Amino acid sequence: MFSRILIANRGEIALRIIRACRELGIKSVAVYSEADANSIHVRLADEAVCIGRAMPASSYLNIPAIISAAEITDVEAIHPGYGFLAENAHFAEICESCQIKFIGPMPENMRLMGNKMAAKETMKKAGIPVIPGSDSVLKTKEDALKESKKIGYPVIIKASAGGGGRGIRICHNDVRLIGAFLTARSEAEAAFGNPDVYVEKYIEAPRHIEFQILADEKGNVVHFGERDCTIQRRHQKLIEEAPSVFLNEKVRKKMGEFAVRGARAVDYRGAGTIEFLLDGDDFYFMEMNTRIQVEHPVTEMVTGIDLIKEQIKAAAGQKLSFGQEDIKIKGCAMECRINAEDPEQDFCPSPGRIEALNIPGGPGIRVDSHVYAGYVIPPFYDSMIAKLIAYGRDRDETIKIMRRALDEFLIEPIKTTVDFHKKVLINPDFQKGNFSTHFVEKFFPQRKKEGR
Ligand code: MV4
Repeated sequence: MFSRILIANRGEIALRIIRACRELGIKSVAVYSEADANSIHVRLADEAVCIGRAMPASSYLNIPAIISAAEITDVEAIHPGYGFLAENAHFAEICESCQIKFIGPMPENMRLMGNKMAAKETMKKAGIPVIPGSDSVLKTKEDALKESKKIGYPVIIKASAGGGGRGIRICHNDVRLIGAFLTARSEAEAAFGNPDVYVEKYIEAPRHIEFQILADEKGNVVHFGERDCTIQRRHQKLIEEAPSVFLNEKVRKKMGEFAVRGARAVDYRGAGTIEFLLDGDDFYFMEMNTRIQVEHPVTEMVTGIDLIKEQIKAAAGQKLSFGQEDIKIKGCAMECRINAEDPEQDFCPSPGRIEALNIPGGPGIRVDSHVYAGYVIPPFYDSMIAKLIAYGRDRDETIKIMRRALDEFLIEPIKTTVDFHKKVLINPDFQKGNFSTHFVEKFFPQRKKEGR
């Protein structure tokens, strides 16, 4: 087992990894930017190294600075968390070349899953259902027209190097398609340095269901059930829950088997998530995320398994200490992402100093957060400041617990998404489980900014 791990991240996930290290008896090394000098992960880690200025490119994305910090503190492994360098194959290779274990998948896993067309082809070959669409990238507008006629409108154009909603276009006819194809290619080239796009049948009101998987280095792969991440705004997840109200046992079992099969098909290592689009009882592979995700606590609450500790143990070469038959889903967990954003102003960021703070607690509540009274939320990073997780015996009870916790959650004077979540949780369609990926835009239409 490692004796010392560097955490190449900040905020709540850095704190989360420090906690796992502490319980495993592993020393933790925090890295921080000048803007994070007063962050709690800096204080709670066993050691801390300033790696640069506030902007991510100068700090949390600064590979030479992070590797230097790893060398001077003599760590055996680096945990990247999520975001920043978590899915950067080049960084993973540099770690390995420096004899530092990257706590995550192999670079080839990341590269393959980062190429959405190649990922889809690999999953299709493994017998996993994929969304009907073109078998390869579209080189010309004639290709795009031909493939779209074959599929049938509406269709969706996606960037092969994209993902997470970046570089997608929905088209309902040939005229729209040609313009969208050309725009999508140029946007993909500009955003990802790769113009390749492909086309699929557009599923009009899907649910986003993802399966957590974990693979050790000895060929063992398990899944931990699903998370339903359908409540999203502009492809940013807002509420995640497990289990999903949309799955029956038969579909759940099939999806879990396909998730494990997908991980095996790419010889996966470590923690990962297989995303599916659910359309009634039909489901299709959408993407694979090659990192631990923000919403991992939802799975931890319904399985009782510490995924970060298991991830670290697997990276240290340990065999999984449990099999699929040992993983049982009990109760219902729900996570609300608390962002320093103003829902009344189109969710624009609301950084600044927290003067008054009350963190919820009591039965069935977990809060993963790095903020404290007096903390200044920097404007340089993601706006998520806390994850509020509620756990109950069933969904109705969990919603009641979550609503009680949101009423306790005071963060003043900055604007947050607390009140937005309160509105979602009292929405009858949400309570009945009657929602798709269009829920937020349908019930909370984008507000025009004042004076527009
Ligand atoms: C789709 C789709 C419908 N049909 N693909 C959005 C980001 C990336 N994960 C792929 N996404 C979608 N792909 C087909 N063929 C709808 C979405 C989608 C979506 C998916 C999951 C969760 C939220 C979403 C919000 C908008 C669109």
